[in-house]
Amino acid sequence: MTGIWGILNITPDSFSDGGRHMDPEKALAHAHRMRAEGANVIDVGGESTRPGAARVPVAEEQARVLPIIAALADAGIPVSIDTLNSETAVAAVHAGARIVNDVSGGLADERMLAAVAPTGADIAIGHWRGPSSDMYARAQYTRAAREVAGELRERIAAAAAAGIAPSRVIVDPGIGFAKSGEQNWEVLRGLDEIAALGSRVLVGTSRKRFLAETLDGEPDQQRRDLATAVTSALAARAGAWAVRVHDVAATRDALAVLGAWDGEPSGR
Ligand code: PMM
Repeated sequence: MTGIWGILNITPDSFSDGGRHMDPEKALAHAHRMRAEGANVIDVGGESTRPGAARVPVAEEQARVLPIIAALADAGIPVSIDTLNSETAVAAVHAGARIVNDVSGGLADERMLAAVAPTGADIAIGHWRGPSSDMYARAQYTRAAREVAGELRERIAAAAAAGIAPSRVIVDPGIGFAKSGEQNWEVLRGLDEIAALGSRVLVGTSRKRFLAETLDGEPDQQRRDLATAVTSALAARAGAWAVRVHDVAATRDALAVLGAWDGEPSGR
């Protein structure tokens, strides 16, 4: 069954939930709510990756995420750390995170892979072609899914060379990162090419702009969450091992419907 990563952005500026979880008590309450709704992993981030976002000083990033990670880990909740920074990744693992989630796949910080290797943590490697400030200039593909798969294969090899066995790697096509709206759909349509790499596949479509562009008008959050639940179920059908979402309950329900369709025993 496809897993659910619940998103906990502790940032003042993430595009859909910025500012909401800056208060540690509220952040923890939200994480526990997502866990109760069915999240297998809470993905904690302290720096926004939205297009044009400014980088956050490492000390500030760590001050935001480490206490939350420690509290969640103490409560026995599996945590991943969403960071581009190797020092934050290692500190987060020491605080209890089990997975490092690097949307740049080790490209933003050249020390990332070597730093994660000795920790024993798993690593989610995202498809990335450059910082969000200018990533759309790099959105050029002839066969998007194939090229994304090829570039992820190179990152799996780089991880292996740094001492991270492929069994510890999760790959992510990086929806919205250096991809236009239609290119995101091309990648999702070709998700089997990414699954064919043989690694676990994580897919993050939640509330992203390409979904809003697909819907009429200016969809509010509820409509984006419904669209996210549908794409998450379709990603699960196409072989995703986990999906990364803001609205855990909606995606849990969509995955339950998919499971029933496929004849899996229900959770009731
Ligand atoms: N997207 C965002 C942040 N982190 N991590 C992974 N593995 N995959 C993603 O697609 C991804 C990510 C940007 O979205 P947010 O601002 O809603 O967190």
